Amino acid sequence: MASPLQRIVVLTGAGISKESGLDTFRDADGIWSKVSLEEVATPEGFRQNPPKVQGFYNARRRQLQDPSVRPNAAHEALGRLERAFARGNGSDLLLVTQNIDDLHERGGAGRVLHMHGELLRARCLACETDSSWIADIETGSSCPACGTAGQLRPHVVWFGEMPMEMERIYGALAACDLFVSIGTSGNVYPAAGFVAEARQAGARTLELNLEPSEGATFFAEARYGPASQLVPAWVE
Ligand code: BJW
Repeated sequence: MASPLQRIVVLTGAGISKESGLDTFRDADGIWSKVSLEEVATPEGFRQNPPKVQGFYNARRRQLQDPSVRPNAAHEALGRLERAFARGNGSDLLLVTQNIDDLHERGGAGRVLHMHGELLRARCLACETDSSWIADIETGSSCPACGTAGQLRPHVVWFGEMPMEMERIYGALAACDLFVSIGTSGNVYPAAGFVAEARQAGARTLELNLEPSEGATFFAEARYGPASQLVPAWVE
């Protein structure tokens, strides 16, 4: 098992959830091959057509809650790793995900930083409260906290918006011994720049992905294959 004596930052992307039945974004059959990124994943797209954007995320909420979508061996291995670190001193593994699904949590990880938000939450534009465990957001839905109608938006980070928890993530990258990137294409910043931050801090860098990512040359070590095989092999 990866040693609890190390300070590790793990970054995950859509590839870790592919074998659980959720599409990635940029693979040939990915989400961006079916819908326009500009229309559903930008603040401008939401302003122009709120029902379309709400419908896109409502469909993904329903898919995530389908009984066939379950954490796979990669999520479960990271859950075990996180619990092993928690039994040590509790502060030396930071699990950062770009994914808005809840498969890390369902796979046993207790403390996950969702830098691009969470699908099952909503944010009220009137009172800025986050609500948990939203099934669907209809265009006229009322905020459970302030009651204002029509002001709920998905709790996700669209292009041009600031990802969440950046201070904490950059702090951990500056102090880490090992940075591991799992199932991400390395196309989207700032996450794509984390490997350079970790290298600057003198950390070992490892890529676990189906194929070399955009940033593959930045990693000192790499293993290629499905996450459900690579991640348990790395963790154990
Ligand atoms: C497997 C597998 C298996 C398959 N096993 N692997 C020019 C230069 C630099 C930056 C910019 C630029 N122009 C614009 C920007 C900024 C922009 C950006 O990066 N654009 C690029 C497209 C160039 N970024 C932003 O706007 C971000 N905000 C920002 O930068 O704020 C300013 C700031 C400045 C300084 C510091 C901090 C902030 C916000 C980005 C928001 C991204 N949002 C989305 C949607 C979220 C909600 C939703 O889910 O709908 O996030 S887009 C989408 O891409 C989603 C993902 O989290 C993200 C990354 O995708 P990911 O996870 O890498 O998936 P894929 O599909 O790309 O890759 C999957 C990989 O898995 C592949 O490699 C497969 O091979 C592999 N795989 N099966 C293992 N079984």
